[in-house]
Amino acid sequence: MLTRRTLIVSALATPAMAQVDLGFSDNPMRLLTSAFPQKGAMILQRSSPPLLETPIDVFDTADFTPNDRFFVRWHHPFPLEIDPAQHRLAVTGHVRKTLSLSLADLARLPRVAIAAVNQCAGNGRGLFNPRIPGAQWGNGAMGNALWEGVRLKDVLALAGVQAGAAAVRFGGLDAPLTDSAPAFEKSLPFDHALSDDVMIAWGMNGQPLPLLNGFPLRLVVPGWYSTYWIKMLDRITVLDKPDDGYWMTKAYLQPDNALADIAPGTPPGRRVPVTTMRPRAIITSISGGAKLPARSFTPVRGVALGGDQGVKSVELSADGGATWLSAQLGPDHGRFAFRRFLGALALPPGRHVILARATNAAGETQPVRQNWNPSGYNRAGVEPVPVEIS
Ligand SMILES: Nc1nc2c(c(=O)[nH]1)N[C@H]1C(S)=C(S)[C@@H](COP(=O)(O)O)O[C@H]1N2
Ligand SMILES: [Mo]
Repeated sequence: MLTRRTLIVSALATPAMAQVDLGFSDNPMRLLTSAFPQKGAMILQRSSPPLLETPIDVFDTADFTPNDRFFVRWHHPFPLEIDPAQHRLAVTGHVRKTLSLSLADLARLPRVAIAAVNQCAGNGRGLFNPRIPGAQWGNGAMGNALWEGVRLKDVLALAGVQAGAAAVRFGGLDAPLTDSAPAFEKSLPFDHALSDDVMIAWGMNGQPLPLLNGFPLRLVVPGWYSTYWIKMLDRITVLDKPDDGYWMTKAYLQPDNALADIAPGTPPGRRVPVTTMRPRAIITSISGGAKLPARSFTPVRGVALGGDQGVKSVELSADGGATWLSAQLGPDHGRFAFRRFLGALALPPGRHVILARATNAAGETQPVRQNWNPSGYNRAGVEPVPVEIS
């Protein structure tokens, strides 16, 4: 006889699903899923609203992260169908003329394309020690794409910003489950909103944005963490004072120092919004704990980002950072893009820990010691990769 219990047991026993080991100090296994629209195999962190992480080996094979493997992060439910012909972008607030722009209106402005890394402020949060609550990302909450669209400043010029503008706030079609929760809205200081780099994008790697990455329009803020890169963008509000909303004043705050670094257990002190990214290098060809055959040189490949500056160099070490060897850099797609690297280390049989560190054009180098803060933002230290050569 089939009891309820046997049903549950058999459901658990079948079928085996692929899992990924993200290397957290506990509960490191995650399922791989291909169940989401326009997405291939992704690491499932949460199904609704979705958090989907890119497996690190995806970064090992291309400078640009394919759209169907690009990570996904939503705070709130969002529409699953959007008619681009009906979509409007409202520009309101401290402007001379309120606008309601169609995609065709936007397409009449000068077009720009920028290669830029989109990285969640909490990328790598699951790897912190002591552990930190929140989305348990490995290092795959990032990706590099060619973003195509128009400059935000050209759209603001159409509306005519009035004197005394302080900030520009952005919102999208997603909405919280309850009316009392604040919509996910983020702002840029007015001077940064006018920067040449900040874009309203409809294209990603030559294709329309995937729905889960913000179809039909998203903000792109090169060099800044992706919390500002509002998806399904439908409103822009020019403010005459700083944004006092929840998502700017209560969330996405970091200790007020460049590395967002405090000793665990100590008070965070003054906190400021997360903004620019830090240089990072991530090894993509070798996963932690790998057993590799002995050879005269072990190749080490990876991707680096410079933060809001270009990548100047990537160096490798197998002696805890006492000595460093330069890696070769791959093609330069501009200062906001991934820069792939390839180096080689002479590793005799035995256990080793491989380190890769990036330095950006401003001369900022990744620290070997990992930074820490209670929100798990701005992870910036070197990621050690233990290997065994035999
Ligand atoms: N409308 C909207 N835009 C959003 C978010 C959101 O919840 N809603 N999350 C932000 C955060 S925190 C991240 S990390 C990025 C993720 O971008 P992606 O899903 O295209 O990778 O979207 C940003 N833009
Ligand atoms: Mo994020």
